Amino acid sequence: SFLENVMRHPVFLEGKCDTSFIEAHPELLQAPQKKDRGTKLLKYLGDVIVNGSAGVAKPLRSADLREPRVPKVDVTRRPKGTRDILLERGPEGLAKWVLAEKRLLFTDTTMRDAHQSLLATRVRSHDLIRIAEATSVLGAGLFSLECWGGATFDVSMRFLKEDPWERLHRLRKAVPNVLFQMLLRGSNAVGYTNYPDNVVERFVEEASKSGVDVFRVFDALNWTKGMKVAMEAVRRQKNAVCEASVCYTGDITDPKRDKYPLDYYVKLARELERMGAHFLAVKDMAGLLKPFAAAKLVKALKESVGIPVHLHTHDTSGVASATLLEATRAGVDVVDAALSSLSGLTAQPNLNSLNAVLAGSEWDPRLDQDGLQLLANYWETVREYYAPFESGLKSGTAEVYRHEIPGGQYSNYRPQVAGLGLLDKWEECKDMYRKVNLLFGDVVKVTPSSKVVGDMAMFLVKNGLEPEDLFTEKGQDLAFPESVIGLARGMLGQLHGGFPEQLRKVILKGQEPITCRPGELLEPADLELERKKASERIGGYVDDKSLVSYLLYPQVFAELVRHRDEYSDTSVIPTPVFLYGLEPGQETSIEIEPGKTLIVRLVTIGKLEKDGTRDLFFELNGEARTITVRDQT
Ligand code: 3PY
Ligand code: ZN
Repeated sequence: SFLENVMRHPVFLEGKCDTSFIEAHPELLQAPQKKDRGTKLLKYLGDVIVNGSAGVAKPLRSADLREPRVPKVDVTRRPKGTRDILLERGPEGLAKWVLAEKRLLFTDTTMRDAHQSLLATRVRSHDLIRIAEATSVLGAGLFSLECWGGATFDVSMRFLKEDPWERLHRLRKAVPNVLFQMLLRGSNAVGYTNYPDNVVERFVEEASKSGVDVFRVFDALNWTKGMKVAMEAVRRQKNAVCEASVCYTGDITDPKRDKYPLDYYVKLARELERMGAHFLAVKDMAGLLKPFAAAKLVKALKESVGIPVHLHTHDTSGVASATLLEATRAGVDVVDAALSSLSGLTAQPNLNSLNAVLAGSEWDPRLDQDGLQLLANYWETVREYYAPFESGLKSGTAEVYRHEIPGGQYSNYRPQVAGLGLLDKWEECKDMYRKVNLLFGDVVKVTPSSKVVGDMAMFLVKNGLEPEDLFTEKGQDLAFPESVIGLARGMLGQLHGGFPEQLRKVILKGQEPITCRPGELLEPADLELERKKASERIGGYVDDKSLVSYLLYPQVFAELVRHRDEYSDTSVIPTPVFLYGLEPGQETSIEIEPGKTLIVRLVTIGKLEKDGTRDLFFELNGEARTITVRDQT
């Protein structure tokens, strides 16, 4: 078409003409697709019906899953929230307001860490967006909603085939009053590797423009030098809150584990405050912070810094609510919790119960107890859709104090172990995780350093090796995982206490490690050149947000575009049908845009033909349609 020709023109691709009109009207770019969206969606459904969806080993029947109940709310009476305070008073004003609040403030992690930790990050935008408006009213008293970043960026594109920017944009439209929070992995942005500084900066800029208010920044080794670029980028955005994290590991109440004593965290916190943090986060990604340790730590931090202290933990042990309560008594300002139906185990403690328990106390959070219940009811139904992604953990376990696997990694580590055919050695894999941590000298384990420990543990179990074997001739010719070599080379930054020298020699085999910031070795990305490359690759215009997706995940982004070309935007399909297809005779409605709905009925599935295909007979808005699908089962 004419538009496609314009979009392929070199002047256009190089951004040498004013494209703001097109950027402001994304529907122009979708126009050629729209006509056959129905057919493309049927093609997707046909494929799921015949071949199942990738990574779903034991599929459910969508016909057996219930519709969730979305609470009705009156948005004209939406209460003002913390975002209104930020917009009126700026980040420093917000911090002052928090310090002056006597009540305990909560971040609700349901939309990010809770499902990252319980359901392998698989919750789709469809399910998040549907409950967003109700959350803005019933959860109006929350400090923030953690709803973006961490693993969600990657997983939404890679597995859910949806655009993370669109998720953020649509959530923001539905929730104007409560702060949005994201998790940012410092120089690793929302990836697993160091990116050039200007890529991290562009990412932060776009995220802030798209609606993120609070940026929780951390470094996987607590190496503050690795956080500087991201923290400064956040501080440069208008009304963006820079929340810098100290990641908690070890046990400050155990004198035998003296590598990370109380003093280590106090020094780090002071440094982050000096570097410009508006808030301090204590990020206890594995749930190792025991209740009495929390009391001690929070007290010391409150005495040492003047910014609000925000505590994040995981309930893997089953004792994390006690940790939050002790922290509350010690004066913590904000804590993280999740709606009851997505709380506990490797996720955050139970928000509904904590609100009930603290009601009437001097820290009364004054959240809407009945409203939180309605939200939790919604999530209870939606959680059922994702049953195949549950981690299998049924109860809290004290074992976490031994293996120290982060909550967000636990639900991933198991399928990875299974993928290598090692599930019968699951116990060994957990214990090897512990041994590898010690082999590396007892390190901070959080994405991506936690992934390195996991990779090495699986590598050793797979090869039938113990850590001490590495120092015999068995260690000489091993090809170590890429991530392990990276850590030993200093490509994730510098370890507290350094990387063990003897092990470094075994892994690097003569290669020299670096001591500078990895970002200093990376050339800044040539953004316009990259935009041109991306445009050529996908055969269309790449806007600023898509450019960032491409810079972070070139392959995954290109694959997402390919998926959309073939099937159109499948994020509009309700989750049960998206994951499990339809049964003959079953009907579903798909709202492809506001006010425009397709009614799809699967009539019957044809027999397997000689050429390996099947015909699927549908009705689309009452009209007969046949789709031919290759049977790959
Ligand atoms: C992430 O980086 O995704 C995490 O959740 C780390 O705890
Ligand atoms: Zn977490």
